[in-house]
Parts: sequence; structure tokens; C-alpha cells
Amino acid sequence: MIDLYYWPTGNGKKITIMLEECGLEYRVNPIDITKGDQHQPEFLKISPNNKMPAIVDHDAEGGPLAIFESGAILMYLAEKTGKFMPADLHGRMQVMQWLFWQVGGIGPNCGQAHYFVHYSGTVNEEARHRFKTEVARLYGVLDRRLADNEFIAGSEYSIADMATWPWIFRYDWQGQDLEDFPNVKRWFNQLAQRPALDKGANVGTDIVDLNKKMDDADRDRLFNVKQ
Ligand SMILES: N[C@@H](CCC(=O)N[C@@H](CS)C(=O)NCC(=O)O)C(=O)O
Repeated sequence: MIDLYYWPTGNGKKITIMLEECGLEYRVNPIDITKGDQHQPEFLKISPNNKMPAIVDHDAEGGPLAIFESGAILMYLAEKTGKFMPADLHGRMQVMQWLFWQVGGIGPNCGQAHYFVHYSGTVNEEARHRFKTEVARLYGVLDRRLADNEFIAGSEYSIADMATWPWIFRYDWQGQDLEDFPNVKRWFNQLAQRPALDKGANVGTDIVDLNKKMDDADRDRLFNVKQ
């Protein structure tokens, strides 16, 4: 059994999508990041960076294993199941580089765009412009990649797609229009047809309405806390 520490955001949904795609058994432990659950001492033992997602695999080789960082969790689950990561070196490196591009590039920049376009209580035009422009550049990179490839890492669906899809899902929060990126739009709609992806992306959407604007107290607990 895998314990998943989760809130239904882009980073959280990467893991529910992979768990559903692999047909693994898991238990969801909600970490309400607007209420400060991520700072609880018990959670910090699993995820010292006070962010979800995190997992504990009670059936891991060598004993229970706690993992934080969505990219590391995806790589672990791919290794555990032998799924969604090619066995050959060239294929594996395609997946790894695009996975790292997601966790180090499009993910954090989209996160900043979400803050300045969607969450912030004030309007900072310079920051909005900066992150919308950078996110548009990254969408362009993805669009060119998908012009010649069915999936992000090539001809096979992989954890690189699962890491990226839940972030593209919020294109409007990033000030983007999918009509400007036809290959991204084609890929996004194609993946949305996958039953496991759809199920994973909807885990926990009944416990929170992410479209609801945060109040100042929620925003402070999420964005302005020192550890
Ligand atoms: N690099 C981390 C980022 C995870 C992350 O940013 N999680 C956010 C929600 S999407 C979070 O838990 N925020 C709580 C906080 O910053 O206090 C990963 O890929 O897992």
C-alpha cells in the first residue's frame, strides 16, 4: 500500500495520474496547503521542504520508503512498476530530460504565473508580464517538440507527459491561449481522453474548489510562511 500526501494541484495530480495509470493501490492523506498542514512536524519528517506531493511506500524493497519531490516520485513509481519509462538508454534519456524540463522549467514558471495572474491580491504588471512571457516561451518549446512527436519524450506516453499535462490544464491561469499552440492543444486533448489520466486528475477535486479566490489568511499561510 502507498500512502499519498496530497492536495489537488498541478504537482499533486502528476502522482495520482501515475498511480491510476499503473493501477497501484494507494490511500490519499489530504495536506491542505492553505491551512498549513504542510508545516506539521509529522509531515516534515516525510517532506522536509514543506511541500506536497509526497509518498510512503510501505511495500518498498528494503522496507517502508518516504519520497518527496514529484519528479523523484514519478521516477520511483516507473522503476517500481517498469511502466512509462523506456528500458533503452536513448529512450530513457528523452524521458529524463523532458521530466527535468518540467520540474525545473515550466512547472516553477507556471507556478509564478499562477501567483501573479490568479492568486495575488494585488496587480503587479511587471511580474505578470515577466512570467506570462516566459511561460509563453516554454509553451513554444513544447509546441515545437510536439510538432514531430506524438508524446513529449517521443513515440511513447511516459512520466514526462504525466508531469506536464496537469500544468497545461491551467493555461488560462498562466495567461495563455491554446489556440496559439496547436500541437500542445492536440496533445492536451488526446491525453484527456485517457480514462486513467482523467480519473487521476480528478482525485480530490470534491474536497476543494481551486477556482475560488483565496482570502488573505489562506494566501498568507500558503505563500508567506517561514519554516
Ligand atoms: N518541486 C516540488 C514542488 C511541490 C510544490 O510546489 N507543491 C506546492 C503545491 S503545488 C506546495 O505544497 N506548497 C506548499 C507550500 O509552499 O507551503 C515538486 O515538484 O514536488
